[in-house]
Amino acid sequence: DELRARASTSANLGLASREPNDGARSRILLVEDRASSADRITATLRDYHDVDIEAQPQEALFRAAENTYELVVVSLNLADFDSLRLCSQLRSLERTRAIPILLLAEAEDRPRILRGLDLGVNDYIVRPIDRNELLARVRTQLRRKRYADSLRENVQAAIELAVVDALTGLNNRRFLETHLAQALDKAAHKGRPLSLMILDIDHFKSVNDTHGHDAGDEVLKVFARRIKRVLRGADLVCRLGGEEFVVVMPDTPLAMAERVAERVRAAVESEPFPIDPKGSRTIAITTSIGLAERGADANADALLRRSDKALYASKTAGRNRVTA
Ligand code: GH3
Ligand code: MG
Ligand code: MG
Ligand code: MG
Repeated sequence: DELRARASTSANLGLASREPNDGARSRILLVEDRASSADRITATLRDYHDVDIEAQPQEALFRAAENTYELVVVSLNLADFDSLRLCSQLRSLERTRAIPILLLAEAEDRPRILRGLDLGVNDYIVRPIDRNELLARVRTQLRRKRYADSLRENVQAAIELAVVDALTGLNNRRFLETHLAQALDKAAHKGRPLSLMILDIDHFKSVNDTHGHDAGDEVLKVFARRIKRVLRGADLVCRLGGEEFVVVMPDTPLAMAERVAERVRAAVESEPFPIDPKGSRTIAITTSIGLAERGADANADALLRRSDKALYASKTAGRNRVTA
């Protein structure tokens, strides 16, 4: 509160002291073995940041890997360890690679500053340390880190969205294509069986025609949930599009897949489907299923074609059945 009061006073006076990171305090690890220097730096930073001091470089590496520091400040003049080696280790560990590094250097130490920058150190500050310069350089690195983090999160979210079907939350056809190719490679490599199931809801067009498109959507959502419940976690359930679904079943020979498919078929038929979110109205639904097992040469397309043929056989034989 005191801090906020001070900040808002400064803001009212129009001072440029809006430090630095939109409210949240950042965690900084200071690697420094000289107490007087560590005290001075901490005194400068502690109004805005939580600073942990570590004098032992190897310990610093562990702490950086185990915690969520947003910046590591490293003295270039540690007594019994090469500071640049620490920087290089911080850059090579997966868990610390993205943490910015700020070097505290002596003015005459240009060759090692340059080596540091070459190793991936983000910035440096030359002693004697100016308080405002230190705050500014720290602020810049924290901003950069947060921007990079948010970019990475956005890219991750976009990738996830691109392979998920918005209506059912199942993976979509795009995901199936990569996953199935990989699963087939793995099965071939290990000499394990793999079966593929294609499901198509029977007379789904009449659900839409009779009860409306929203009712159809509700059926699709419940259908997805219900078949997932019957299957194992290792089985990948995808929505191919429309009212067609595919299940990839690793380590599953055809005979076992038939039993699983029969369980799925029965689970769909046995309980009516709600056609509104409240579940006050329900209708009966059935599904036709086609199965195929990978052959010695089977690629994804061939396997999909064979299970699709089996599905067609289920449809022409009267629907609500399994064909292998
Ligand atoms: P069959 O037993 O031969 O499979 O008959 P069907 O009516 O299920 O087959 P058809 O392929 O003729 O119709 C599929 C229908 O699925 C057509 C389309 O209106 C509907 N559909 C496709 N995608 C969606 C969707 O996202 N939501 C809804 N509500 N309906 C969809
Ligand atoms: Mg269809
Ligand atoms: Mg159809
Ligand atoms: Mg259909």
